[in-house]
Amino acid sequence: MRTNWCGWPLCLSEALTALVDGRRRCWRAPVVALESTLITHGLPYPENLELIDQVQAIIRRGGAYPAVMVIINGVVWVDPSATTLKRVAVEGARTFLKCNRRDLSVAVAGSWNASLTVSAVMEIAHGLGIRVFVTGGIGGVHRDFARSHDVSTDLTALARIPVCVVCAGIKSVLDIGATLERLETESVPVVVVGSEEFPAFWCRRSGYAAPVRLDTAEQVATVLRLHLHPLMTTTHERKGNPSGASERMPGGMLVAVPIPAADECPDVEIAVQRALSEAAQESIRGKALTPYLLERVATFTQGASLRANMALLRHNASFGTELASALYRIEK
Ligand code: PSU
Ligand code: MN
Repeated sequence: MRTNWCGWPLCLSEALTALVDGRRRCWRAPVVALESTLITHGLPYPENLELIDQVQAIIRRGGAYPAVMVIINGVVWVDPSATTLKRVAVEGARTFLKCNRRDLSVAVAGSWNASLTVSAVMEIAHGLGIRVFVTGGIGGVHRDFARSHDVSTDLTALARIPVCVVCAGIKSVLDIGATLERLETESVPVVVVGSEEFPAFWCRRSGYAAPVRLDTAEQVATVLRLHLHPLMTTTHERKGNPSGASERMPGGMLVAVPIPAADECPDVEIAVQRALSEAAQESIRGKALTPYLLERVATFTQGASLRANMALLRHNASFGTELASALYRIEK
């Protein structure tokens, strides 16, 4: 379906179009958003295609609908066909530019082929009323931020856009402590599932305490529901308060699911140190930095980081599906 539902030119798949309840302006089933930068810039072919197929299958098996988002010729495709997705995976960064939230208007105006990062998907997902979004890792504050000022726009998107991002924590290529501080400053709830410690993507432990620990998808869904609609104010109550002062503007929420112990990548820190010093030597900066670091770490760990990356994404997909389903039940 061609639409500009949320202000952007969109093409929704038939499967998703059939789920739109136009009258109540909501979905008839739980929907889980997925990004495409991890396909084009985060993982090599053919692992990227294998993984996105597996992730979509996990979501469908759990009774939800996956919504991968990618820009083709300046149009945002939501849940593209298998043929399109294969092209995205095969051509990767050769064809698809990395598009974050600030690039959306440029990408549409310039008829780009582009993959969407976490911040861009949060914006589109919010416009479509999708509240749960599964990825691997989010961007954050880079270790040398005092000099480079490199802070991912994923953090400002989390501060402003009411979408819940399910990830496996933050990679140790970033400054995990500074990223957690920034999320607190921006009033973004950060929940860790089943652990007292915030996870570091390839490993369960980061040395930083979990701001909040919850153990089940139902508990997370209850918090998410309250975060999005505190006190569930009725129209009647709002009318009694003409200033509208009680209406808050919730931002996003971050849910970190630690990688299963059996899938952790050992000795990743040595590889991270090597990757960071190479990036500094070669003056890799800006948008190119995160993909560069991921690729170097995969090489230095002989693919162990890649296998961990794939395992944690499958794990996040199953938790994200439970969360989207639990939220759907609460709201029905
Ligand atoms: N973290 C990963 N894999 C990824 C990314 C982050 O483990 O592929 C991608 C996501 O799309 C994220 C983006 O939104 O990198 C952040 O990029 P930057 O650091 O340039 O903001
Ligand atoms: Mn950056």
